[in-house]
Amino acid sequence: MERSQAENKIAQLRAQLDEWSHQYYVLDAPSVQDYQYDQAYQELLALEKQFPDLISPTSITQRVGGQILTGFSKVQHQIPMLSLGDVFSKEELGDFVQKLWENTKQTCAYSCELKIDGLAISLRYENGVFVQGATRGDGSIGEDITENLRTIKAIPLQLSEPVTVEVRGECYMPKEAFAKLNEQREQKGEAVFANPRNAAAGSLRQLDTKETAKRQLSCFIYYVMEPQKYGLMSQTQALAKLKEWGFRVNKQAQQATSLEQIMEYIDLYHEKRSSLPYEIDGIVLKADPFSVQQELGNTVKVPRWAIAYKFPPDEQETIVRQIEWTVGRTGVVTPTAVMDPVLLAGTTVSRASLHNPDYLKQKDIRLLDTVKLHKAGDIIPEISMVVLEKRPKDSQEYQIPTTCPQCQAKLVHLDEEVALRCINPKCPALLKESLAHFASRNAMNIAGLGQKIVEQLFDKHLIVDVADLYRLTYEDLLKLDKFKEKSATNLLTAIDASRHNSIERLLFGLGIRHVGAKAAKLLAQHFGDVESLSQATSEEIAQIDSLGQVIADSVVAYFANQQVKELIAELKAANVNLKYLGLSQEQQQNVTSAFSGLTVVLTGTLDQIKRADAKKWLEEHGAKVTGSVSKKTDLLIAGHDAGSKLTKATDLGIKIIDEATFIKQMEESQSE
Ligand code: 1X8
Repeated sequence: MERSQAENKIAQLRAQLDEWSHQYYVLDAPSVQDYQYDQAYQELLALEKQFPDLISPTSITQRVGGQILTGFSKVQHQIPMLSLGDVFSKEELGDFVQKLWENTKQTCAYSCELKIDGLAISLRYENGVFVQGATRGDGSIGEDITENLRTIKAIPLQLSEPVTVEVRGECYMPKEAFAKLNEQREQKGEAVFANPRNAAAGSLRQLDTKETAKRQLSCFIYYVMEPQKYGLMSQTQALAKLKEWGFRVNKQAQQATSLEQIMEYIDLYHEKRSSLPYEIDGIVLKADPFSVQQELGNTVKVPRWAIAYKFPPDEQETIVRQIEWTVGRTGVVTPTAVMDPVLLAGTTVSRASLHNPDYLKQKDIRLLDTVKLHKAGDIIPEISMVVLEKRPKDSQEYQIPTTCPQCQAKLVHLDEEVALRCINPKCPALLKESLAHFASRNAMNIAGLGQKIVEQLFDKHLIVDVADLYRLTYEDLLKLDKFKEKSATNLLTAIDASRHNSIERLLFGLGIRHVGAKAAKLLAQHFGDVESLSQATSEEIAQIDSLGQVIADSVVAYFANQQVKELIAELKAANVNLKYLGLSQEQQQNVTSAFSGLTVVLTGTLDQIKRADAKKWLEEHGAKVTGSVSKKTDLLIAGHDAGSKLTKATDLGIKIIDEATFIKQMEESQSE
C-alpha cells in the first residue's frame, strides 16, 4: 500500500475503532461483535507496523502499555484537589442543606451524584489531546500516572472538540474485575487485595504499564475545572458537556430541587448499591448553579457547596457452619466462625474471628445460627449479632472445647485471662508456630525459613524443637518440596549464620512469655550470657529498669523448666552463641520504634493486653496516645466491638490495625 493510501486507511480505522471503543467502554453499549472489532484492530496494527512514523500517541493501539517506568514524578495541581466534608445521617444532611439556604438566602437546585469508591484522578487535555494524568496525592501535589491512565479505555485520548481543559473524576476497579483478579492472585499464591479500591490503587501505581492495562480499570469524570471558560453555568450542564467531549459520566446523576427529592435519591441508591457493578460508599450532593458554588467558596480542605453522605456500613446475613479453633505461638487458642460465603463491602467473606471464648459466649453464637456480618472499618469481618428469629428450634449452646484441637491436651485460662491456652509444650501447632517465630526476622533472622518450610520440616519429623534446626543436614533439606541443591545450601548457610547472633535474638526467639524483643535486649545487656540469666533470681531481674515483676517471674519459671535446661544444653552443643555481643551498628541506629512520633488512639475491647498497658507501652515507645480520633490521628488500634471512633477513623482514611497486628508490631518494633 502506498503511504498516502495507508494514511487514509489508518485514519478511517482509528475513527471506526474509537467509535466502537467509546460505545463499549464509555457508553456501556457495545455495538459490534468482538471478531469485527479485532479484525479492524489487527489491520490497524499491521499498517502502523509498516509505517511506524504514522503511529500517533492518540491511536487506540497505544493503550496496551509497555513502557516500564522508573518511578512517578510529582505533579503540582494548579487548582487544589479538595476532599469532601461528610455526614453520616439524613439529619446532618438536612442541616447542611438548611445552612446552604441560610448562607445564600435562597433555595437552589442540587446535583445528586453517586460517590464512587475509587481513587481521585485529574486529567489534562491540550487542544483535545490527553497530555497528563495525576493522582490526588495530598491535594496540592500528586503523582504523574499519565502512562498508566492511558491504558484505561474509558479515558479518551482525544476529545470531540480541541479544548484545553482539566477534568477530574474517580478511577475504580469494577466489582467483577476485582473478583477475577483476586481469584487469579489466590491461585498464584499471591496476596489478595482487600477491596476494589486497594486493587485499583495498586493497579494504577504499576511501573510496568502493561500490568495496569490488564487490570480492567474504569473511571467516571465529574468535574470540569474553570467551567466558565466553556460557558457552563451549572454542574448539570458540566456533566452534559463532559459526556459530549467523550468522557465517561455516571448516568445516575440527578438534579433535585427539594430536600425530599434528595432523600429519595439516597434511599434509591442505598437500595441499589449492591446491584451496581462498581462500589459506592455514599452520595455526593452539590449546589448545582456555579454562581452559588462561587458565592459559597471553599474552606482550606473542602468546598462549602458540596457534601458527601456516607452510607451506613454494609451488612449481610449468613449462616455459621463451623467454629474453628487455631493454636498460636503462645498457645492461645482462637475461635474463628466459618460461614457461608457472602459478598461484603467488596470482598467475599466466609470467616470472622471470634477472638476468645468469652466473646463467643457473650454473643451466644451457635452452629447453624444466622448472623449479621459487617466489616469493621470496612476491613475486618465481624459478626454484629445473631438473628434469633432464625435460630433452629433444636439449637444448643456452643460447647467451648476443653482440649486442644491439635494435641488434645487440656486447655486452660492462665491468670484471669479471657484467652484459652494450650500449655502442652509439645503441642504440634504450638511447636510449628514457635519454630517459625524463632526463625523470624526480629528473632534469629533465618532467611528462607518461613511458616511453610517449618510446617514441612515438622510434618516430615525432621524438626521438633529449635535445637533440631541446627542438626539439619543437606540430605534432610532435599526431602522438602521443590528443594534443590541451591535452596538447600542457602537454607543451611542461613541457619549456620544464626549461630553467631547475639543472645537478645535467641532470648526473643525462644518465645519466653512476656519477653518481647526489647525485654530480651535488656536481659542480654544486663546478664551478658544465657548461663547467668538462667541462674538469676526474680528480684535481680525485676530490678532492671523497665522490666517488671511479671517478666521477672516468667523468665525464672522458664529457666527452671527441666526441658528448657536440656534445650539450652543442646543449643550449646550445636555451637549456638550464648553470649551478648554488644549492640550491632544496625541496632544502634534504630533506637526508635515503629510507633515513635505517631498519634495513636485505642478503641474497642482488647483481649490480650490491658488498655492501660497498651497505652503505657505506646508512650514508652514514643507514641502520643489520645482519646479521640481527629485529622491529627496517625493510627487507630481497634479491638472488637469498636464503635464510632472506628467509623470516624475509616472515614478520615486513618490507618487501622487490629489487636493481633498491634501485638505483632509491638514484638517486632521492640527489636528495632
Ligand atoms: C469525590 C467523589 C465525587 C463524586 C463521586 N465520587 C467521588 N469519590 C462526584 O462528584 N460524583 S466528588 C469528590 C471530591 O470532591 N473529593
